Amino acid sequence: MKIKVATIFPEMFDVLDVGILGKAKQKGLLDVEVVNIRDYSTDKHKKTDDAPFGGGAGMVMTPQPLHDTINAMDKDHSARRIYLSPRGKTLDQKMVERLAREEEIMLVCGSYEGIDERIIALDIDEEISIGDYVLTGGELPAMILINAVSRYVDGVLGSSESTSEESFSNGLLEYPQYTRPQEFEGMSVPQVLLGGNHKQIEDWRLAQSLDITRQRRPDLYDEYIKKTQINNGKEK
Ligand code: 4HQ
Repeated sequence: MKIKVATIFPEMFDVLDVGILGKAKQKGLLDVEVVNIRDYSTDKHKKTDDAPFGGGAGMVMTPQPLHDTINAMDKDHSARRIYLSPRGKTLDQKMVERLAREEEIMLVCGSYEGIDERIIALDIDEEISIGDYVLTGGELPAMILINAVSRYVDGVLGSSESTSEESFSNGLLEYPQYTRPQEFEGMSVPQVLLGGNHKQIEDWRLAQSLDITRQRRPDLYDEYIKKTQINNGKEK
């Protein structure tokens, strides 16, 4: 998958060279191209921001460097162009799976009070938020999106880490996990997990997932119950 990033802080994206994503980049499964918006500024001081018309706090990113960066990186508009912003629809696993099916995405990162609205109108396909809180820039949201989407790219995860048996793959929260030692600080691993009865283990895990989801995320629980009732109705 090809991921293009436009930012005034390109060095922040060096963290993508660490861990599972770093491996995926080395293998060529993931191609992340980061471009510095400042390099496209025609201003004599390479400025990328200015005071807002109408007054008010902070600075706004000017249209020229952004417009030229975006259209140099994606001349034919073959990429799905995304602006990270609290105004966007909140990222969830369904959106992650949809974006993972794109061949090419471009992430535009704004800083300060944001970018000139005309760039959103001219150059952006979709605004996405990572949650209802305010950050200093779109770089961390872009990296969160890259991380979540990359997990769906073929070959990035090993078979033992696959996306098919985790939180949200069935719409429920994950059941509790245990590993060695069998006894730690006086606490034992649940007996059922030690028995090797796979049907019993599967039933226990589903019951745990349902309990935890009902307690912590009643919204997801209600959605799951609705979905399973519909599926039982049409002989699934
Ligand atoms: N910002 N989800 C302000 C965010 C954000 C979020 C990015 C801060 C855009 C201009 N982005 N800049 N939350 O808080 O995506």
